[in-house]
Amino acid sequence: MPVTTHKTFCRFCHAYCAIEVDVEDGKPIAVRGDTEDPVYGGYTCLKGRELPEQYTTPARVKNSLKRKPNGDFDEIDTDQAMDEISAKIQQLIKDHGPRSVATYVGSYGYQNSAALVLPKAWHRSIDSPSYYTSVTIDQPAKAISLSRFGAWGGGTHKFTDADVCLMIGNNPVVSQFSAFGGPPPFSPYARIRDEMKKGMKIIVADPRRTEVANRATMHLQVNPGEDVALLSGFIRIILDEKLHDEEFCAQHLEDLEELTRRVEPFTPDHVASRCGITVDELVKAARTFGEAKRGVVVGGTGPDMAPHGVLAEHLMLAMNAICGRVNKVGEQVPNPGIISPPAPRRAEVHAANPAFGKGPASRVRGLGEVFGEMPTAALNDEILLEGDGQIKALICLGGNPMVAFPDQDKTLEAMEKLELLVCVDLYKSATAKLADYIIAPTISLERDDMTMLTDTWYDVPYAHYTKAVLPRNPQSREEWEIYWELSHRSGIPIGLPGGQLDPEKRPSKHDVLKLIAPNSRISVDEMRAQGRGHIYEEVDVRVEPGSENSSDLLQLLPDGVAEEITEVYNENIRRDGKIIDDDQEFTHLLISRRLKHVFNSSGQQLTNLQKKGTTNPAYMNPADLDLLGIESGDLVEIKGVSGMLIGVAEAAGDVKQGVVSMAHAWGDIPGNWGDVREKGSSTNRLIDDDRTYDKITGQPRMTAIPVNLRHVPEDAA
Ligand SMILES: Nc1nc2c(c(=O)[nH]1)N[C@H]1C(S)=C(S)[C@@H](COP(=O)(O)OP(=O)(O)OC[C@H]3O[C@@H](n4cnc5c(=O)[nH]c(N)nc54)[C@H](O)[C@@H]3O)O[C@H]1N2
Ligand SMILES: Nc1nc2c(c(=O)[nH]1)N[C@H]1C(S)=C(S)[C@@H](COP(=O)(O)OP(=O)(O)OC[C@H]3O[C@@H](n4cnc5c(=O)[nH]c(N)nc54)[C@H](O)[C@@H]3O)O[C@H]1N2
Ligand code: SF4
Ligand SMILES: [Mo]
Repeated sequence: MPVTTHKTFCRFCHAYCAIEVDVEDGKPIAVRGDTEDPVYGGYTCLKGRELPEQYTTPARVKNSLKRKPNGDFDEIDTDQAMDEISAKIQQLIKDHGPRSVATYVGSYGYQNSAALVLPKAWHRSIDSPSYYTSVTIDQPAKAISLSRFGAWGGGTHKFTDADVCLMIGNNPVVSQFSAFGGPPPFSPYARIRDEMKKGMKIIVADPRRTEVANRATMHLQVNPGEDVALLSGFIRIILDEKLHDEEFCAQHLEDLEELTRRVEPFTPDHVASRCGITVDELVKAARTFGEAKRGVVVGGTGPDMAPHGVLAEHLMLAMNAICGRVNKVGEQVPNPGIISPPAPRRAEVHAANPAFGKGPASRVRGLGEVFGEMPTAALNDEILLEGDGQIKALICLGGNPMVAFPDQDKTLEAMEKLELLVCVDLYKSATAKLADYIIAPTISLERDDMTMLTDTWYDVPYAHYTKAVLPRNPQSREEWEIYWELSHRSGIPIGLPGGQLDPEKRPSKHDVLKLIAPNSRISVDEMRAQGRGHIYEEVDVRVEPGSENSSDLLQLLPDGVAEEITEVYNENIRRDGKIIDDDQEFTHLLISRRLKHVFNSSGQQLTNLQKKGTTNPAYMNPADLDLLGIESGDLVEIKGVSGMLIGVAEAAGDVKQGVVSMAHAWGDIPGNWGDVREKGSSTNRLIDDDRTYDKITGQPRMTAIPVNLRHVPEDAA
């Protein structure tokens, strides 16, 4: 058979690199970066190049599976499985109400351009609020803080034309992710290098000398969990030295005086000592940021997963605004979005409209909806807590709660308690092993998709619509399609922005994408006709003057913020050289990180990626290992207030002393530990969901977790 070559984009992660795939006999045999793509220019990473093995690996779930009472699985025809699932769901809705049926969309829901909208719309169609996604255990702080701060209609400065970019706990060289305003997702290393050559200064605040810190102008090797102090210190210096944009502040900010008073106690000495850096470093970083003409401060998971994550994001918004880092009248908006509907950009404030505190309430911890979703950190309790509203069925789309949710033992109890667990998963993951049904997903190369998620992450008006490259496995279903199947069987239509999906007639992916984005700036058909990634040069959006009667202001101190700043000032987790948590003493803080060769728990199954490591090492400074009498490769017990795990120690000079740096989403179901060097272990064993959580988002402390370490003999493990 001849080899054919197809242009498409990789969906192993959210970076969506443009690739070429060689196909022979209906199978992908090679993946290369598409050097003709105007944005990606041929970039790929080691994960994307393993798409051929992802297709052929015997570990892949190719046929849907049904669990037998003994825990093994039998193959089942997917239509039959969907009949049974639908019947059970309809029965549960009849007996317990629609709230008893829940969805959790994990990271592979985000890789399918229809898999966020459809499930949410289905939940609306049956009036069930039980819709959860991984965002609420990730960086919900971003949307929440923006919603109560207000937004600048003209948009804020972006990495592209900034003179300075301050990255707090964000490592895009490995994660390919930066928050809105940071480097775009593709080849961030090359982008950072090129921009720095043109004069951009990069400042990184991270307890680890990361891959991005290594390339930066300045690295502040901060203590974990102190980002609110750091940002308060920055803001204090900027205001004190009058580096702020006085005109913008006077016209568009509310409460600058009171904020100035609140950050007053955060003197350079106080902040530097809390953060474990020098006063000189702190002041130099603040000045470098404040003195630049254009710039942006962005945060990654580091600050957002630490306690006070919402406040940290708020202070980043405040710092950008105080320095007037916004597009002003006449300036071009580099990428207004191609799939997003067109809207005028005006030099005025869009009033704050808090995306919480309304809608249905959670039954636990006084939590409620967070931007129209329920908080994932409370999902286990909603399953376990008996009574009205109890969740009885969970559809898990491309997610792996057993290794990703806080409190692994509780997660196991919850998954086992469910009357119905359906996983749409490429592998028999830790969670899928517990499922009643595993539905074989249609994998990326078998699907049409468009760059929906990254639409506004680019710094140019770029979009890519790809048609399926491979014929579809007829037993598979797309993540969104599960919901059409349910709608088809119940007769209740799903409403989308462009109209209803007909429950009678199976829609094509293209039909669905058109209904999801009926008002896109460039039509879905036009994007498809391009057949590859394309920069729409004709899109030229300029900031227009604000309307005369607009008087809304950006909110520096929405409800509770002033008090929380003071609370952080008075908090001190360190006493006499020890870290205190729940009245117990600890020596180290465990922080979260990403590894280049896996995407959370995905990729751990593929042989070439396994060559890069089959465990999630506990990276520590060599001096700390010496003090503890531990060597690289030794097993260590890592114990916090809420749990314990065994890890494999690994010396890493880039990690600050007093810190343990570990990736999440490794390991297996409790009891099924196996060899930690072959499976890794799950850091969610150290996370509690009911003691250290954010009051708005419910997100628990997922980094900067106090722990003690101890060498464990091989035989004891
Ligand atoms: N301790 C700790 N916990 C964390 C974090 C942390 O830093 N520390 N990070 C949090 C964050 S940021 C996130 S986003 C969550 C991630 O949480 P999840 O999304 O729940 O976890 P993943 O491991 O990404 O799960 C992805 C699942 O999709 C499956 N999969 C792979 N390919 C496909 C496919 O093509 N289709 C389908 N349908 N499935 C596929 C994989 O086998 C896997 O089971 O974890 C959170 N949990
Ligand atoms: N290769 C790969 N790419 C991924 C993933 C993956 O698993 N592998 N996961 C994807 C997911 S789900 C997400 S959400 C994104 C996340 O994208 P990023 O947020 O860029 O994730 P990380 O690379 O973990 O970078 C977070 C940094 O925060 C630092 N940090 C930890 N705690 C603190 C703290 O308290 N304060 C400060 N200042 N820094 C701290 C860590 O040392 C780390 O360098 O990455 C995505 N991309
Ligand atoms: S960074 Fe790697 S995994 Fe992510 S889209 Fe690009 S090639 Fe695929
Ligand atoms: Mo994430």
